[in-house]
Amino acid sequence: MTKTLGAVATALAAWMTAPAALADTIKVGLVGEFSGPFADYGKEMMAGIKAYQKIHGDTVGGHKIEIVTKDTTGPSPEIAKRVAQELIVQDKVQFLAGFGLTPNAMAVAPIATQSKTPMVVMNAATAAITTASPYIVRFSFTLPQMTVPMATWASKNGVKSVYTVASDYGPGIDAEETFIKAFKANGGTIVGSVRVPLKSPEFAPFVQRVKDAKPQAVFVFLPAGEQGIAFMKSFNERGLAQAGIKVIAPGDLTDDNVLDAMGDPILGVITTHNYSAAHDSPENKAFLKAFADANGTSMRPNFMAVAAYDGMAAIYETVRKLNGKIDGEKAMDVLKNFKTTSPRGAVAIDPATREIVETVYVRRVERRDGKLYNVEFDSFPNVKDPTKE
Ligand code: VNL
Repeated sequence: MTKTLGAVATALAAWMTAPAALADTIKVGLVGEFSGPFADYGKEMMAGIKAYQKIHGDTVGGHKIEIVTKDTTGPSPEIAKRVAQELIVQDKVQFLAGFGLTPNAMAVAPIATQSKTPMVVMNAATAAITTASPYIVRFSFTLPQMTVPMATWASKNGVKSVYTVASDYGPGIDAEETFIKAFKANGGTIVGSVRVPLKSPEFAPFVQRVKDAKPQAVFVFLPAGEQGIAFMKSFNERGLAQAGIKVIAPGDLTDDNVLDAMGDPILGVITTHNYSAAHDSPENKAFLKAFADANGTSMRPNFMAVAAYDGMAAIYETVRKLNGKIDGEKAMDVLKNFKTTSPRGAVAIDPATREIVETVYVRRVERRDGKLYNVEFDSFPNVKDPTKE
């Protein structure tokens, strides 16, 4: 009897002290937009993850890293919430990741908190997102973080009057309010502002209003992708460039994924952002190569792909440091202190805010070897999210 109990105790002790030997698969639940008008967001994030795994493999410290994807189909908080719940309860993922659009990230924040699951945001950029759960860490940027440098650059370069156009939801409102405040503080004048709907906006009437107000420049935030193409088409058709109106914007407008399709009207447009496929560094060269090897050459990586690549690097580091035993609190300690030399340059998570600190580049759209690129020509190093300073 005693002997049997002793044997059980010994076996139990051995089991409890042998975590590494029990190494198994770590699952990452990728909540993204994989269909509908924002389908490129999920595609870019997944492609960035594949580029990471192309270089670093799909195991770390003996643990296989498995990506389980779920489609939100667009800005759909209800679907985002349901799929996040499924990932946690049924798939038993240890990390949540992805989140192209703000409404989806916001809807999942309470689930990350309740389940103590680290939530690695790879795009959604409304400043308030990280305040919605202590389990959120963001690898992209915030709109205020990209916008203050734009206002500074414009003011220093002779722009005195601006009309703002912004998508009427979280990131657009952040961009609009931040630009107006910073630009006015520098002595600039706002001659008008308009918000356009997130879903299926019709740009022609808004563009006409901008033209009639005769600003020196129009400041634009639209979610990356197709909307920028449609906006520039109206801008061109209504002759705003001929009327002498310049375009300035956070780099969502000149998203690398669609830039080449925007054609000549986008040439010369100035944006501020954290990543350009034309960024000149050894890390970006290696990234571009891995991206093409993993995904083919028909697609160019954009800022979402890079945030996903860096987010995966942080997940790998967490799995390695915790030997695959992913406890929410301990995982957050690793994620909050993550630093790397990213394809975009040096980045570090600010442990106090769980926001990324990064260089904001000033870029101009130019043609190189027949293709359009955001060519960096100035920069603001170590920029934090200004709403949390
Ligand atoms: C969002 C959407 C943010 C599109 C973006 O920039 C963007 C968002 C990161 O919903 O937060 O291009």
